[in-house]
Amino acid sequence: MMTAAQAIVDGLIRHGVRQIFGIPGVHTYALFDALYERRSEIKFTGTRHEQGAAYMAYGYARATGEVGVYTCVPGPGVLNTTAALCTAYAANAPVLCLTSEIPSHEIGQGHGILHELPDQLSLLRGLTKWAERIRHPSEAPRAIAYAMDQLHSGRVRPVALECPWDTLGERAFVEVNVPVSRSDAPMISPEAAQAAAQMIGAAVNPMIMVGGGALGAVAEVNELAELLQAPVMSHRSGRGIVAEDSPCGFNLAAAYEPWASCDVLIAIGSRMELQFVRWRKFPPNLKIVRIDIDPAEMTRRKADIGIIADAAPATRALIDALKPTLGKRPSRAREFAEIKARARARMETVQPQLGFLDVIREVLPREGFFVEEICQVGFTARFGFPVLAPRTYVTCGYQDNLGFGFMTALGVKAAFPKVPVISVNGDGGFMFGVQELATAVQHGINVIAVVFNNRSFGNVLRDQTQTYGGRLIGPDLQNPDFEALARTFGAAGYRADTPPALRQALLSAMSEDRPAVIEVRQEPGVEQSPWPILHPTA
Ligand SMILES: Cc1ncc(C[n+]2csc(CCOP(=O)(O)OP(=O)(O)O)c2C)c(N)n1
Ligand SMILES: [Mg+2]
Repeated sequence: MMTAAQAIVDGLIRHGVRQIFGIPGVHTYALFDALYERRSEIKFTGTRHEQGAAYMAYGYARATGEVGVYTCVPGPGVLNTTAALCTAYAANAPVLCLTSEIPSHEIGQGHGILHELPDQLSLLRGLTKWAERIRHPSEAPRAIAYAMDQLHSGRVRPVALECPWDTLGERAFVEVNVPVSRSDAPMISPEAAQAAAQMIGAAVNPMIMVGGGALGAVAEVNELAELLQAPVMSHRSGRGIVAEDSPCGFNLAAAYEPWASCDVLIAIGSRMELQFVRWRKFPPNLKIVRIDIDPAEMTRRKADIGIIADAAPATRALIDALKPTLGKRPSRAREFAEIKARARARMETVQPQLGFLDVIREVLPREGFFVEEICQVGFTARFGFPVLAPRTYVTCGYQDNLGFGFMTALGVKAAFPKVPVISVNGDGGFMFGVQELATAVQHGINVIAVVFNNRSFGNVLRDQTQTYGGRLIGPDLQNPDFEALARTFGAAGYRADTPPALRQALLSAMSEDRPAVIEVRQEPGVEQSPWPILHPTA
């Protein structure tokens, strides 16, 4: 005999969940009481706004590849988390939203009950891969097991579960030992693998594009690249699968040069946004081989050969088919180093951002995490910050939602307390989640946040200046003193306006090992635009 809440918490623990972020409320008291009972097995971290909890679950999931869980009250609580949910959807992150509902007999009646939404479940379904309601305690173990299957199989994306206020506290006989199923990955067609290997083997300038879908195939991608002596590029999520300081690891600026003569593109777990949306220029006679677990992707951007499969076994199948015929290719390391040096010269102009990024790379260990933002330094980082290990470049995927960074970084740090985590922010974006400085201090989540304060929504300022003849509306920002602000929260506060000063502040912040904010003041509009490199054909 147990409550639905107890069964839910038991299910989470059985499936390996050890951390949950959130904010309690009357609808979820039973759930929190069940979390209290099992507090030695699952850690709860309270936040100051539901969006903070959801972004932390997102950061936790992205950094670990494991399920990130948050809980919130229904209605406004759920709505407060939707920007983070759409980010998790955009970046294929396994996030579980666990929420409640108005009392079960009131759902759909329209009486106007506390936290009522017209149709919360439909809303959640529109934002996730799968969402369901737990209607009785006995349903909870299977619902959790099914949610976990969705979070681990096929194209990974967030899921949501809601359990009404009264049901959470209802007691019933519950069979907790339910069978755990895992949906199988699609089988690899041997014909497709053979045909792909033939096409790739005949290519003179093959290139490999990796996205977040290739994060489970790090060894295979590196082996394939080595075998083919092919550049491996990534836009955001796949960065670091091949270290960008190794010969075959290319950032997007460097990859643009060999792209002009690429004859076969091997896209692994990638939507190819870089090629189709950013570059928009295709080498003549290009052939495309795609590996993707999501069959729908093959209809969105058609490939000459599409392999619907998990990235690791499919890449392995290509290696196995190629190896016997290919032999050892001569190293292209010298040629690649020259291409990268030319790219670096082009990137060098994007100042002062690149100078600051160089310093961050210098002090951050290879395995340290860098969390980007929608700001001048964050945009520049997409090519200007070398990524040396998979998952360490934490991005918001295609959403580019301002403000996600600092809160996401806290989730990364909660998962890896001993690894340095640096979050770069604009003054605009940082204020979207500034309240979570309190969470960082209270729970000892020692993220270092660098805030580039140009007293403006810098990107908007540039666009309105250049494209709208200086008719400025909305970009000016009046800010607090960020160094002092950090201190009032109990965090360390620093001021560092130049790259050498930033180096010093970062080293101090890392040795202090407590939450820190480093303010970097810049005059509005001084940043060189990173967009010509991000959008070379625009
Ligand atoms: C949720 C959301 N709201 C608005 C925007 C539009 N937007 C993109 S960049 C930007 C300005 C960012 O300013 P700041 O964080 O100070 O960085 P800066 O460009 O000044 O470096 C805005 C408002 C967005 N991308 N996402
Ligand atoms: Mg700004």
